[in-house]
Order: sequence, then C-alpha cells, then structure tokens
Amino acid sequence: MKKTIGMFAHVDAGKTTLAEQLLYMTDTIQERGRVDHQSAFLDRHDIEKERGITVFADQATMHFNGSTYYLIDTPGHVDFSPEMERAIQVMDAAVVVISAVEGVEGHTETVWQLLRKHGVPTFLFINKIDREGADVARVFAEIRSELSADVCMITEEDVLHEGVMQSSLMEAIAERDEKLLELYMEQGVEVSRWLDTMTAMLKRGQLFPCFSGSALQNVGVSHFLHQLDLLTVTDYDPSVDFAGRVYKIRHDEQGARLTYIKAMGGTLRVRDEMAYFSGTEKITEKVTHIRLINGGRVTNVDQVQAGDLFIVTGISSAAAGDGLGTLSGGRTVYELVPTLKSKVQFESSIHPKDMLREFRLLDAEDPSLSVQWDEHAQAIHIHVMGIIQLEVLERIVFERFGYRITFGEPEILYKETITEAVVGCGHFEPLKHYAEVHLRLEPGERNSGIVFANACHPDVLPVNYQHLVAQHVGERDHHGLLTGSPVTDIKITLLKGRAHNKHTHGGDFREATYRALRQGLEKTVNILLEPYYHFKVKVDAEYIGRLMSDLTMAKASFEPPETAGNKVTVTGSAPVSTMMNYSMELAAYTKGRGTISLVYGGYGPCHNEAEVIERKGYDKNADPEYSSSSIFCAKGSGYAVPWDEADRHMHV
Ligand SMILES: Nc1nc2c(ncn2[C@@H]2O[C@H](COP(=O)(O)OP(=O)(O)OP(=O)(O)O)[C@@H](O)[C@H]2O)c(=O)[nH]1
Ligand SMILES: [Mg+2]
Repeated sequence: MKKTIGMFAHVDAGKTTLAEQLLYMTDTIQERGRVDHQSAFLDRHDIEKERGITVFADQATMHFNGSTYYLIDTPGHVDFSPEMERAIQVMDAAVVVISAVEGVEGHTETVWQLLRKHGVPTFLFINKIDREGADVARVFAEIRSELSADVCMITEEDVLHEGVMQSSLMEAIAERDEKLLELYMEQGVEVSRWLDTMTAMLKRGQLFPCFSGSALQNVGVSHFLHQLDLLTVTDYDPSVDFAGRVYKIRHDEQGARLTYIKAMGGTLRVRDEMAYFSGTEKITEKVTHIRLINGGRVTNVDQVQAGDLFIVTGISSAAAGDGLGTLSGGRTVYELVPTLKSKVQFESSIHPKDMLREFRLLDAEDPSLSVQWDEHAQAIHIHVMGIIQLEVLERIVFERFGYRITFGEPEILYKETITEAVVGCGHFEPLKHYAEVHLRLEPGERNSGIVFANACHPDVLPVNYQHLVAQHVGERDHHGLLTGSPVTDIKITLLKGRAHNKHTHGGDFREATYRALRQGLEKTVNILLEPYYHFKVKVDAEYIGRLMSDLTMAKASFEPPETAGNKVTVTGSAPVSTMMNYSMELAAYTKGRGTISLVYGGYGPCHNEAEVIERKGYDKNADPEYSSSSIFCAKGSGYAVPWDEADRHMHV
C-alpha cells in the first residue's frame, strides 16, 4: 500500500523530531538527526538549520510493514503556512502534533480547520511528555473542547494489533454506529469488524485517534507507528487513466522547472503526454524525466503509479493545486493568504527586469507572493505573511541568484469593494480597432473574491470573445478607485458586448473590459477593506483592565472575558493593522506570562478608511493602467468620452 502522511502543528511542537524518529525506526536513516544539532534529515536547508525551524515542506520515503510511506514535514511557523496549505491536498492522513506543555495553540486550530475542510483523516500526537509541566490529561481535555469531541485516546494498553480492543474504544465506536452496536448486543462482533468500522470512521472524519509520547526520547513512537499503519488504508488504482495533482513547484540549479506531483490514479511513464489547463488554455506536454525524492536524494525512474509522489520535468506551467490528466481543470483555492505587502529594494546597478525574472521563479514556487511589477514606478512588490518570511527571502535571493536585496517596511494589504450593484460599459474603438463590453457588478459575499458569470447570448457576442472577457477579468488584480488597491468580493457578469469582424484585434477586449469595470466602479459606492485577525489572549487576572483598554483602542470586537482560576481569556477579532505588533507589548506588560494567538480571519470594512485614503494619496484619474473613459471613432479618428457621458454613446 502507498500512503502519504503529513506532519502538522504549531511551531516547535516537534513535527520534525517525530518525523526523524519514524525514519530512524523504519531504518530509512542510520543515525537520528536532531533539530538542535542541525543534523535533521528533513531540515536540510541552512536557513532551517540556523533558525531551528522548518521553512520548506520536505519529504522522505520510508517502508514499514509492506507499505511505502511518503512523509511530508510541514512548517509550523505562520509565515510559511501557505507552503503547509499547499501540501495538504495530497495527504492520505495527517498527524497533528501538540505539545504536552503548551497544549492547543493558535496555529493548531488553523491547521485543524484546514484538515477538516479538505477531509484528511487525522491522528493526534501529544508530544514532549518528558518535559517538566507536561500534562497529557489537561491537554487531551483541551483538544476535546477546542478541536473536536470526536478525539479518542489510544493508549498502549489498547494494543489494536494483537487482536484485542479495549472496551472503552469499542464504546466510542459503537456510540457512532448504531447497527454495529445492535449486532454487538445480539451476537458479539469480531475485532476485525470493529477495526474496519474504526478505519471507515477515521476516513469520514467521525473519529480521531490520539496518542501521547516523546518524539525526542522515543517514548510511545513505536506504538503510534503501528496504529497509524493499521488504521490508514488506501486503495490507489494503477490501471485507470492517469490522474495527478501538483503540490509543489521548484527549479533546479539550471532554472529548469521541477513539478512535484502525486499520482491519484493510473500510471505515468517517461515520455508520456500529460494534459492540464493553464487558465482556460488546455496544454499537452511530454514528461521528460521522472524522479523520486527522499530527503536530499533524488533517483531517476522510468515509471510511477497511483499513490506515488515524484518530480517531473518537461511540464512548463502547471501550478501547485492544478489537476492533471483526468483531474485536469480542477484547481485548489487557498485560504491562508498574506495580509502584508512589501517593496523589493536593491542597488541601482541591477536592472529591475533581471530581478523581476528571478522573482517570477520564486512566484511560481510560492504563488502567495503574488509578485507584481509596477511599470510606472519600475518597482517589484510582493505579498508577504510576515517579517521572518522576508528575512528568509533575502537569504534565498542571495544564495540562489547572488543578489543582495532588502525589503521595504511591510504595509497592510488593503482591498476595495462595492456596496451597490451597477452596470459598467467600456468601448474601445481607435481607428481600425473595435470592442464593446457591458458588465454587471454586484457586491459579493465577504472574502469570496472576484466571481465571474456569463449571461451573454452567443448571438449577441461570439463565444470566443466571451472567453476573452472572462480571461481579462481573471488575469490580474484590478485597481480600485479609492487607493488603487485590488478590488475584491464582486460578482462580475458579462451582459453583452460587440466585436467587429474586420477591426477587432487582440487586446481590444482587454481595453474594453478594463474600461467597463472601471466605469462601473465610478458609478457606484466604493469602500475600503482591511484584513482582520481572530485573536485569543490569555492573561493573569490582574492585567485584564489593561488588556480591555488596549483592545478597545485597537478597535477590536470581542466576547465577554472567560475566567478559569487566575487566568482570563478574551477572544474576538481586530484589524491586523492595530494588532500586528501587540504580542511584544503584551509580553512586556505581563512580564512574558500573557499569551496571544493571532489567526487570519479574512477582510472586513476598514476601521480608519478616510485616514488610509488620505495617506495613500491615490489619484484615480492619473492611473497609467486604468481609465474609466471610453474611446469612440468619428471621421477616421478616435476620441475619448468621459465615464459619465459614455453610456449614451454605446453601440449595443
Ligand atoms: N523535551 C522534548 N523536546 C522535544 C521533543 N520533541 C521535540 N523537542 C524539541 O522541541 C524543539 C522543536 O522541535 P522541532 O521538531 O523542530 O519542532 P517542529 O514542530 O518541527 O518546529 P517547526 O518546524 O519550526 O514548526 C526542538 O528543540 C526539539 O529538540 C520531545 O518529545 N521532548
Ligand atoms: Mg519542523
């Protein structure tokens, strides 16, 4: 059997250490590496070794009990969570590691929600029981109240593999399966039947087995591995047509693109053709090499089968999240998105376009960067999760490309949206050009992004032009009127349009679409949005007064404080802009005893809209990339009509 297992957790819970122990135990590595000794098999990069944190989701292969395991170790640091999220989609099972001292932390909850959304069967491992202050019972109770009541403890006494199952575990299963309970009451049930039921429940997300131990001291790890092996079952079929999913993009030293794929079905051989969609375009390309990866080692192979994870060369533009073969066309939408943006700074002797080329490579590997080229200012901007990510990027750019760079102070990534529906029209007709587009813009649900719909009849506008409009709506972030920030949460419907059978050229529909969008924005009400955190702050009772006044200042909304013993917990949501530096302040006034978890909670109306608009100083009439006017043609030459007069001139 082939199984892909991922390690997930809050930073420092012990994912890499546990993975290392599993690899050692299965004879994959001869010596146990240690994160603290900079010798871990899975934290190979210098940056990871120096900082003692995982930055890249690396993988290793191990064999156990006749099965092949692909083990993916993900970063726990929030700044690298997009890398973690990209890995989730290929998991057959996940292991969530939780420290027996720190318990459930902010990022543990984020990881848990994502795993539930993707329906990944999940095991829990309460780690570090050797440390002072470890309390498995307390942490287990926390897990049941904060993550799921369907988590059940499997101790060594339960020993499922020796044909015995403890009655407490049977009870937990029977509670969730009435038929099995009835059968059990009537005639008794074989242990194998209990096991099958439990495995099925795990797959459906109705039950989550929990273990405890010490990854560092090798306590409970063998028991955990045996149960993991017993309870994860996959049924990949190598005989069907090939289906795959891209989970990562990298480049080799020569800049050749390496596409990391998991085969979900079928068999893939070197020189096979592979089909996928890039945007709306269908691409078919030949696979030139297939390689298996194990830590830093890479081996060439002729073929791979369903359930395997491997690297392919020869594929030019499939991106992480894309489906391949019979899965082509499907793409994963990511939830953990950056809330900050920053400018790339470098010496004037380096040509910006050279730097841009390198950043486009990084962008392919981490699409959450959303690398943007500002033609007007000749500057590169990226989206970022946080400061640590920027420090790591500076190193990566130097090591890989030899450029010394720095980043501008990260700024909040504002967005804009509309609050009233409107129809926007754009017409583009300089001499010998022609395109006209009518779009309905409606406020979408918060955090839904831009959604495109088509209500245009093919008799009104031929289908190929309709596709062009769809493409131009989706090809980039569009500037809003207030600050030039990307517009979002808008449903855009193509109502009608017109092409000319001689004069419509490539690019004309882009002009008309952008102008229609912009004219629509001019005609309706625009508001500014900013990112919010969900927060949870825990302080000693004596600090609650200070905390409440700080939260009020930060424009937070929150639930009534909850008291447990001497500790008070406050949960709520607040703008990223007012809370991003609060952890330092909290540590200072609570003398390091207060804890805070900040989890990205989507966009909401900006708390200081007027101030931000003033500070940004965006002039909507001077944006070189956007115009709300339309171009019409008379007596052989084009002339511009301002947005508020353009409707009367439209041809359709
Ligand atoms: N005492 C004790 N320390 C442990 C245990 N497991 C891990 N550690 C230590 O905890 C620290 C973090 O361990 P890692 O394995 O790097 O944690 P991680 O979850 O991979 O961290 P990130 O990848 O940065 O999110 C290291 O100093 C480990 O030696 C354990 O069972 N007991
Ligand atoms: Mg790690």
